[in-house]
Amino acid sequence: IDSNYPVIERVETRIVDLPTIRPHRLSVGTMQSQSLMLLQVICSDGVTGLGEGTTIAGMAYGHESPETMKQTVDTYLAPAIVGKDATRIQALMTHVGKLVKMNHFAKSALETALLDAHGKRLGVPLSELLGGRRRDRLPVAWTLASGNTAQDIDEAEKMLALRRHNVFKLKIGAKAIKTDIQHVADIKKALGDRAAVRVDINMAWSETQAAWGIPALADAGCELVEQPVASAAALGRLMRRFSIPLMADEVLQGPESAFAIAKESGSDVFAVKIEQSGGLFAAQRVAAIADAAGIELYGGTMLEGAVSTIASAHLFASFANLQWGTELFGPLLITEEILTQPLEYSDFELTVPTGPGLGITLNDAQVQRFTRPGSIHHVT
Ligand code: MUC
Ligand code: MG
Repeated sequence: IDSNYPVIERVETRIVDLPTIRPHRLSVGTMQSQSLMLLQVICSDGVTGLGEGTTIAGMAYGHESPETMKQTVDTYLAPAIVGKDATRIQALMTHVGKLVKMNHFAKSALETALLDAHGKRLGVPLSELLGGRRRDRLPVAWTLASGNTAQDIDEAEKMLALRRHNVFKLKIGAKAIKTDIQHVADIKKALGDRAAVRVDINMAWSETQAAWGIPALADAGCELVEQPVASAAALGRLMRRFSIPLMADEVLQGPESAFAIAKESGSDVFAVKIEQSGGLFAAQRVAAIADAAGIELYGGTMLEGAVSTIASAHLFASFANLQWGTELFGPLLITEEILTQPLEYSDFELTVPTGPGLGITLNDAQVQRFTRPGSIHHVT
């Protein structure tokens, strides 16, 4: 290739299947292990970049799975960018956006890899490419989702003793409402003022169930209720009826939906996720809409591995507002270390790496060990 700018020479994808510390139970399904779609871009200047596409419990949470993300990259996204200028990331993403509708998770993985490569090329961390870092450490909540109240309390106590987390999100909505409220009340009672308790219902309730459950959650000492119902309109009505803050997650599918929610129905808080938004730049626009509308911000996760977790961390480190902290604990749910140097979680926070690009390096032997047989694919 003869050009005066670096071009994308090759895109490599694979699926990595990793064991988790325990089953993770949500209202939509149970995650028994975690599968990452890892993507690498290799550029003509010798620079490489890493990206990750991950979801929860196969296709139970979102529209994409690791397998569909890989297929989307292999068949459509990678062939559309190979041979093109690796430094024009926003233009590349607009280009692939015309060729491929939706598929936000796959696009996020690709954009992350392009940004990682460009950060390395320029010698700056991703947070600088995204407008400039405002904080070096991010508060990190932990999700209690074993399905058992006593086990959850035990787990929370361990996290408090380790000073790893003091904000807990409880996954409810799979059981009867009264059972769930009792579960939240018991956990809050055991932890008291030592910890904050929040819940995520993952859309499981109807509006009338939510109208009964939300004030009961507030009475139980819960401080934030995430996506109790599926509909954005119902979420807006509930927000007006009850004073406890409500947070939008699944209804946020990128800037257009964020704008519609901010304008029409409303939400007290947005959980911003890079994958659900369609990439880091799209997530940045979601945050800008929230700021302009007076909606507060939270850094969400798709229970991602280290690559997408750190991509998210760089973005959240650049946010003007991050009133509710983050839940970037995904790598801690996985039993295996896939980086040469583990991420630093301490004193209830995660340190945002300072090296160029994402600032992390994969442990190749570990990645190889857990790569799904036959899943490696190259587009040149
Ligand atoms: C979600 O719905 O927010 C985030 C934390 C967790 O345990 O699950 C996710 C997804
Ligand atoms: Mg959620």
